[in-house]
Parts: sequence; structure tokens; C-alpha cells
Amino acid sequence: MKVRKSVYELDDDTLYWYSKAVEHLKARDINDPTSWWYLAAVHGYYNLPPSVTYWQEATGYPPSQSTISSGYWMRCQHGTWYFLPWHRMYLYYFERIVADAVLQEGGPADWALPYWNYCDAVNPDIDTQAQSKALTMPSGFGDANGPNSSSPGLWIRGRRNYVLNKLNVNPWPAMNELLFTNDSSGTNFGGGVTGFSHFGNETGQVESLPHNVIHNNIGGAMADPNTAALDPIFWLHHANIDRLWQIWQLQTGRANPMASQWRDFTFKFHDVGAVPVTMKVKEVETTQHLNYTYSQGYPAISAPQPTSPPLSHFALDVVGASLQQSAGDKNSPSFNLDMVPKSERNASLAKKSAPSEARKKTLIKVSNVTGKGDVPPLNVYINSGNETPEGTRNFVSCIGLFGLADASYPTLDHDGSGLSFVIDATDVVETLRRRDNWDEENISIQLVPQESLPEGADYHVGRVSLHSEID
Ligand SMILES: [Cu+2]
Repeated sequence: MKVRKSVYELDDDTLYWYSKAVEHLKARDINDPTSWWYLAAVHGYYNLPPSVTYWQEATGYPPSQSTISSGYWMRCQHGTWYFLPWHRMYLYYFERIVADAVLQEGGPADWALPYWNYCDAVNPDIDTQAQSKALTMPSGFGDANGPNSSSPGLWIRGRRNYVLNKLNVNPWPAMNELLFTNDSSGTNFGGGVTGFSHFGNETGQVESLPHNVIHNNIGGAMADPNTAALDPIFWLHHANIDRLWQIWQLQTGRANPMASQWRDFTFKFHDVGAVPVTMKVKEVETTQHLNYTYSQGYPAISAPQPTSPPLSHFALDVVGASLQQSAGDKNSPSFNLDMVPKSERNASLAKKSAPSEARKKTLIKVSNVTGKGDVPPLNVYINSGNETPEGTRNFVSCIGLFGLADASYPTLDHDGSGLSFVIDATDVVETLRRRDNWDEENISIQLVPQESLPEGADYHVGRVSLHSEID
């Protein structure tokens, strides 16, 4: 069985051969299904500024119209329960094509894709030096000054950060989800029920954090699904996401969907030699099905126990919402929620609701986010009672606007209504309640970019709302 290793445990030439293979695949024509360019376009492609400057570097650019409309390009599944299986298939064929190129370059026969375990930055079982190392992009990928001379193929211009923000690598909100999917308004691990979804709005927790946020933290090509897979680090990032799925599945009480709508769904790719292939989701339900595994299990061992019952059992009600920012500048908007009077909350939902304990699940929804450009991850804060935005800010989580431009204009796949996020705020709200600082008539939610917005980037939030189990 093939073992995908952590990039920080490699003691061999894996990255050197990866670099060789990238250069080998870059020399192939963009219309060749095994070229670096074509492989990246399977994820996304967009022939307009600013993405186009990355594509213009492609061998054989521009691609033929028949290649673009072949049905193999722009296939990545986001905001859907197909996010994890589609990307697992995508990595699988990518790894085979790279391994073949490594062989052709005279390298070893057993090349395996490494993963970047940035989650180690919050691993309590390792020392602080190893923790901070985990946040740093491996040196083989170069740095702000340019490529690493021993693996120049692994660098790409435009990355904003080579060291991640520790807030962005936290896997626990995702790993603590008990459900892979659900069809209600709650949160889940793997995404909500959809059909084929190039860009949907049923984003699972692992897709949201760490996946999306890391894309936007690195920035540059990685910040946009239409260029992301051109960055060689993309594949190590996704190997880590794929590993989190494997670990999640091994935790008690977790299971993949059983619905044939999920298991029998088919996607198409190309294998080594540009051979067209199809694969069903049920063929990738475990990594063993594809004869590979990951060298490290963390996080799994020290996982905090889930604190809330599965959400789908309970009805959620809108407690308050705001369509308009009330304070803060354009880039750090603050929303004071207009509360829905208790008497007007959805009575039909109340019947179904029976929380077994005092603790109430509380979600923040940030909806219809539109905009463009390389927007850094946004920190989400909630304040209530006498804890004003000027005083203590209570950090809830962060969101990454991955696919922002795509979601902001209408296409065949979506209506242009923007990105939406569901954030579990239960722990923070419970803390505020315990401090006697939870006042439902006085709640504000703030979004703050982790870095200042680069030239040409902007975003607008359509709606912020708070949802809670009914009492
Ligand atoms: Cu991704």
C-alpha cells in the first residue's frame, strides 16, 4: 500500500522529484490531459483577468475550444457533499500522472504525494518548535524571495503568505461534527446534499475550515479556484484535507453517506497516458479502496469530545438578522442584529424541537457575500451585553472567501448570489451566557480581515443572521 508522508517527515528526494515532474508536465501542451495546465484546468479555468495571466504562461496557450468544452474542465466540486470524494479522485489520478513523470525523469518507481500537516500547529502532543514549523510552507516550495534552487518547479509567483495564521489551521470544528451531511440548515462535516455542484452553497465544515481559509491565507493563484491547482502546494494542501476525511471516518460514530445518490455518483478524469476513466464515489469511500494511506493519524487521538448533540435532530430558528452594516469601515463591517420577537419565531419548528440539555446550539450565518480579488481570510467576532465591539471581541472562527468572484456573477452553475457560511458559535455564546453577558436584544457580529485588502480586492456581505435551538 502506498503511504503518503508528511512533508516534514520526508528524508529523501520526494520534493526534488516532484519539482522535476512539475517541469516535465509543464512542458506538455495545455490540450494534453496529462499536462500540468490541463490538470489544473480540470479544477477551474477562467480566461479573463486576473486569472488569465497565470494561464498565458501555459505551453500551447490558448487551449482549443474543444478542450475547454470537453466536459473535463472546470469540474471541481465545492459547496457540496461531493467535495471530499471528487478531490480524492482528483488527487489519485494526479498522483499517478506525477509518479509516471518521475519515472520518465529517471526517479524512483514509488513516488507518493506528500501532505502538508499545518494542523500540527495546534497539536498538543508536539513541542512548540514543531508546532510553529507546521505553519511554514516547506522550504522546497521557495519563499517570498523566489524559488528554492534545488526544487525550482515548486514555486509560483503571487503567494501572499509563506507562513500561515494559526487561526486558520484549526481542524476541530470540522472533526467534531458527527454527521457527514444533512439536508437541513445545520452544520456537517462533508457538505450538504446537492447534485453536481461546481460551486454550491452547501459547504461542509472541513471545506470551510481549514480548507477554504488556507487557500485565502496563502493567496495568489491559490486564492482562486480557477488558478489554485497551478500552485504545486495545492496538492499537498488537498492531501491533508483528504487525510482529515480519513481520520474523521475512523472516529467513533462517524460514517459516510449511504444514499445511492452519493455512492453511485460518477465523475470522469484522465489516467496516465491520457486514458479517459470514470469513477464512482463508492470506489473512494476509504483510502484503502485506492490502495494508499497516510503516515500520521493526528488529529484523532487528542480530539476534544463533541459538545453538542447532532444538529439535525433539532429545529433551528432565526433569532436575529441584519441586512446592513451599522459600524466599522467597509472592510471590517459590524452588524447589529435586529432581533425577531420570541412570539414571532417559527412556532411550527418549536414542536419538533426538544433539546435534552440546557446548552443550545447557536449558529451564525454569513450570507450572500459577493466581491472580487484576493481577499484575506476574515475573522468573525460576536459581542453582546456590555461587551462592545470597542472592548472585548469574542472570536468565533474564520472564513475564507474561496471562489468569491465566481460566486458573484450568474453562470450555468449558480445564480450569482455569492458565498454563504454557517459557523458554529455554540461555545462562545455559552461562555457569554456563563459570564452573564448574553443579551439577546444587543448582539453584534463583526468581520475583520486578517490582513489589509490588496489592491483590487473588495467584498460585500448581504446578510448576517443568528440561529438558535428553540426554547
Ligand atoms: Cu481546494
